Amino acid sequence: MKLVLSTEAVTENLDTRLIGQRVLCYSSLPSTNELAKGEARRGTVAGTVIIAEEQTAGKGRLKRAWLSPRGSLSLSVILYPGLEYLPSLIMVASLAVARAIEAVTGLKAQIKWPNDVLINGKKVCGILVESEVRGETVGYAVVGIGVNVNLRVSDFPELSLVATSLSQELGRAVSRLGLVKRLLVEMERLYLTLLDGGSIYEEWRASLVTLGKEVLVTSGGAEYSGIAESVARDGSLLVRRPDGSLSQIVAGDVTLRHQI
Ligand code: BT5
Repeated sequence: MKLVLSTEAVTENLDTRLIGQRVLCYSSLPSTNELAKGEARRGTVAGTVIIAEEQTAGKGRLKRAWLSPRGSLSLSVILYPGLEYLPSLIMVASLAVARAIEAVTGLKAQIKWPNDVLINGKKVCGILVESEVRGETVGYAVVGIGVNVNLRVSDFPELSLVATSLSQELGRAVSRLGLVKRLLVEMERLYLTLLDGGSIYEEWRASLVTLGKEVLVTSGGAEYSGIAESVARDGSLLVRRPDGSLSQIVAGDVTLRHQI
């Protein structure tokens, strides 16, 4: 199953009206998010999707690197949401990935707050939302998603303890085309639910593996621990500290470590 993804294949019979109406596929890019931001600044159509077979400088949060060799799925979706929807994009993306993985592979996927999708406690997907906001106006939002689909994690020693891939969990290769199409359909369903005034919070909350767990939060160089008690509707995490106080932590600039 070494087929490369093409615009024609991804858009053929794609059951969406917004996300994936324009799809650009590349053999190799430094980062799909970087290209997407350039496209977004030029005002490309909402729902445009950038896909790369491999990234040579894939980005995680806080300037961390994201490994995306051939066999993985790296894509970015360009959106122009209202400011009120911006915090929900991480929910849209993580839920869409979890649902798509479950639908295509039958594996159970869980979300680790704020931006990881796990299978059997190991990271199979990372999400990076980047946006440009001026005052009350969102210039653009780029939702970057990286999924380990067909790769042997043991080939990457720095990842082998923390990461997994769909092929590794299943013991066989997975159709990246099937996965990406389902992912775009799920993203659209969730995004349009938001725009129509509906809520995806309950569905997202129910998929979180983090709640009730002891967590160690790193935020701006400071570290503190507590129990992840709840999540607020804006996506922030509520941590009960040992002294009984409750801290509200906004996603984005924090790292979360916990045992699962
Ligand atoms: C993330 O950051 O998890 C966000 C990753 C987003 C990647 C997508 S791919 C398409 C788009 N274009 C980009 O350039 N980026 C986005 P963070 O939570 O900071 O996690 C980064 C950490 O995950 C690294 O420090 C490694 O420990 C680990 N990591 C790196 N590559 C990995 C992989 N392939 N699988 C699992 N873990 C990985």
